[in-house]
Amino acid sequence: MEMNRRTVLAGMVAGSGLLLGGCSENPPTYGNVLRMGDWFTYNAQRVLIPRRALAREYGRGDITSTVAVGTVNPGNDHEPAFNPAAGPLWARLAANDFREWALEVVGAVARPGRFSLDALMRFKARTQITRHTCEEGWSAISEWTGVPLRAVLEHAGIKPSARFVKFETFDAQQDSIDMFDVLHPQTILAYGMNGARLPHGHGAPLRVRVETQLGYKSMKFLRRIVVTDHFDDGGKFGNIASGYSWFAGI
Ligand SMILES: Nc1nc2c(c(=O)[nH]1)N[C@H]1C(S)=C(S)[C@@H](COP(=O)(O)O)O[C@H]1N2
Ligand SMILES: [Mo]
Repeated sequence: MEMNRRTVLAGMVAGSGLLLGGCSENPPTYGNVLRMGDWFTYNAQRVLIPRRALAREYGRGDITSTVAVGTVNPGNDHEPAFNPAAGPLWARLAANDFREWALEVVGAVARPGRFSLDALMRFKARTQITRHTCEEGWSAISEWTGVPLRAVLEHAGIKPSARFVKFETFDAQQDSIDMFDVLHPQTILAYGMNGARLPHGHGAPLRVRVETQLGYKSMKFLRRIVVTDHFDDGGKFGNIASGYSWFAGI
């Protein structure tokens, strides 16, 4: 029996279970072009991307001073993105050096749970010196130390159907990235900066570094990570609602 190419491809896709059926929930911000990453589940990415292009890494001598911008103190109710539901809690946790803080990991994972700073520091650490590029036109080079997001999610048992990861913070900003960036080796949950603990203004106790995209994707003050199999950028807390592009690749 002969099958045309289309049928064969359709059969392969169906058989492999790599792609999700519906395409109604894709990020709306590419115009007509969809980024391949949006279509692929965790299962597909794991197979497809053994080699990834890395963002440039620098030497210690290249480190510059980095200003803290956006929210610098989630506990301050005068901050533009102050979140009354979480800001005061951040202030209490900060006062005790984040000993009672834990990152919640929920959604499409087999073992939802909480990771204390100590628990995150027990994972194999990655240190990288990279350039942060803000959409407002400045950039700065810093050293970041943390745990690859991939390692934490695999520890939590990320489900094969997972397609996006959403970051919830202690201020009124949320954001999400697709599996392409979730599994990128330089996408780390950073607790260290320039050889010291992550300073408050730069997102203590934990921020994500998304080195493949503009600085505003690197959410500071992480509280909760939600693994999803559908697109969710945080709605009214997300970038699209505030007029930014969801995808900001560099
Ligand atoms: N939670 C949270 N994350 C955030 C922001 C913010 O205001 N709140 N600002 C973003 C922007 S626009 C930039 S440029 C960087 C700034 O990081 P820095 O303060 O370490 O320079 O954080 C990003 N992450
Ligand atoms: Mo920014």
